[in-house]
Amino acid sequence: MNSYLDKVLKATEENNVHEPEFLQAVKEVLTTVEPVVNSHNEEYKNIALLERMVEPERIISFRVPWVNDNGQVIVNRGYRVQFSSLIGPYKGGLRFHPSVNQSIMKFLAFEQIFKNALTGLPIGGAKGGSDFDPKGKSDNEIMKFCQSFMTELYRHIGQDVDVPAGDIGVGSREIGYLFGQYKRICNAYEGGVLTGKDVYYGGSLARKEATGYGLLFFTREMLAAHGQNLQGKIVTISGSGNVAIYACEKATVMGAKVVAMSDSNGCIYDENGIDLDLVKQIKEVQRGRLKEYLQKHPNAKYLENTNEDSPVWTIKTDIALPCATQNELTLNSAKKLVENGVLAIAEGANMPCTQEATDYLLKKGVLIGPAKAANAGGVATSAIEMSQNSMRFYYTFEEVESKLEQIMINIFKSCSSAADKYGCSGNYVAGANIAAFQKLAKSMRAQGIV
Ligand code: NDP
Ligand code: 2IT
Repeated sequence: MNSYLDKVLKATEENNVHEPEFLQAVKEVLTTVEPVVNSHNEEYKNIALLERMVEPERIISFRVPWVNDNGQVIVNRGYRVQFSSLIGPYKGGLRFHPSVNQSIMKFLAFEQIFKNALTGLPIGGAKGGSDFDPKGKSDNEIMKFCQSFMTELYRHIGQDVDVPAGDIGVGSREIGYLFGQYKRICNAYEGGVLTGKDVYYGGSLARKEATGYGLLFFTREMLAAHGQNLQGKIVTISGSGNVAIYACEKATVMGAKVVAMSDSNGCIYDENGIDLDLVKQIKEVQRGRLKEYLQKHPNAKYLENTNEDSPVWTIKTDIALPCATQNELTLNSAKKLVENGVLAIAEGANMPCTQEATDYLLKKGVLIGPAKAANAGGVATSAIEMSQNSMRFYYTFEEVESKLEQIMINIFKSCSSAADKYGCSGNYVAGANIAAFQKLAKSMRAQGIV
């Protein structure tokens, strides 16, 4: 390996020993951009370009005290990692999940920089969240938590500073409570300070659908480049949240048949095709568990999770769409998918394939749509929401969707041509990293030592 790259990688490992997810994300990027580094070695070294690329501009961590419905005081930990403002205000979602820690926040913020660069829109990279667990909490408790979270976060964000949005456990309900508290504290209607708002007070049409729809636009482009299409294909999806639901919707519109979805307890397999209206009712309205699907469709199968290899990847499929969480698709799962003849995998979630799984799938010639590219439709539409807020104007659903489609087509082209140029045609994991890295490296050079 290039000695400068190797040195930075080793130092990053030493400086972040207890952050395995962050190191996994950094390693993947640094190893795949080696050909670019080789051709600019001295120049990058002189300005410590890689060292600056892997060090967040700022990490904020704070106490979030709130009172539950029983009058008990609970203390959670909040985070915002403002990783890079190279190409725009910090931008990225908020995750509320008990697994949240600094390593997960940093890996997500790091990946966000590259993803946002790929969109071609002026947005930097950030991520935030809390180890708060929204499961089983009342509406009132969710509101109390969001208000306390924002009472600290407000001082660090702003529509030209840092613009949070949703992620796991944060949807339009949470964004609404966060927005209300921000407005109350700042005494200003800063519409663009958060994205993913409901459409009747400044949200963008098609933002809710954008990540899932974008994932399918990307998948369609990737398949087309290899003489394939979605018509009649079998699709399996992990997760049953925002990304998974709208991926399922668009895959079906494009002529594929989605036969499985999951949540953190297990997966449903319905060989007649998933009844998405029912999934939406269970997850979006009742906030229930996916197992409830069986009450209406007793012939569907339910496979419970027993270990880290999710049963959803044991089902025979043409296209697998991991849309739940990081490292959910293991090497064992990858082997099973290959055994069953999988053609393509497109990552709706962030870093859902373990590094071993990715390496194996690429070796076996499976097409991979990497998260930074394939799920960028969500944040791209967030940027479109920001521009509508600045203009004090709305686009129609069709206008937003067609902009999203064009952005996803462009992202695929960038990944594909970067891969071609650097001798790894068809490896979109490397292509995405290279295309984004080049843009960021140029911006870093242009802006001096900051
Ligand atoms: P949601 O909270 O709406 O849904 C998350 C889904 O994933 C749920 O079905 C959940 O199951 C499952 N899940 C979450 N954590 C785990 C876990 N540790 N193990 C197994 N299953 C899990 O989140 P989103 O749909 O918004 O996000 C899903 C993924 O997509 C995340 O990786 C996120 O970072 C990524 N993403 C989201 C974007 C967005 O716009 N929302 C944009 C780009 C990427 P359960 O209900 O049982 O917890
Ligand atoms: O991972 C992601 O890209 C998101 N959660 C969406 C971020 C955003 O700002 O819309």
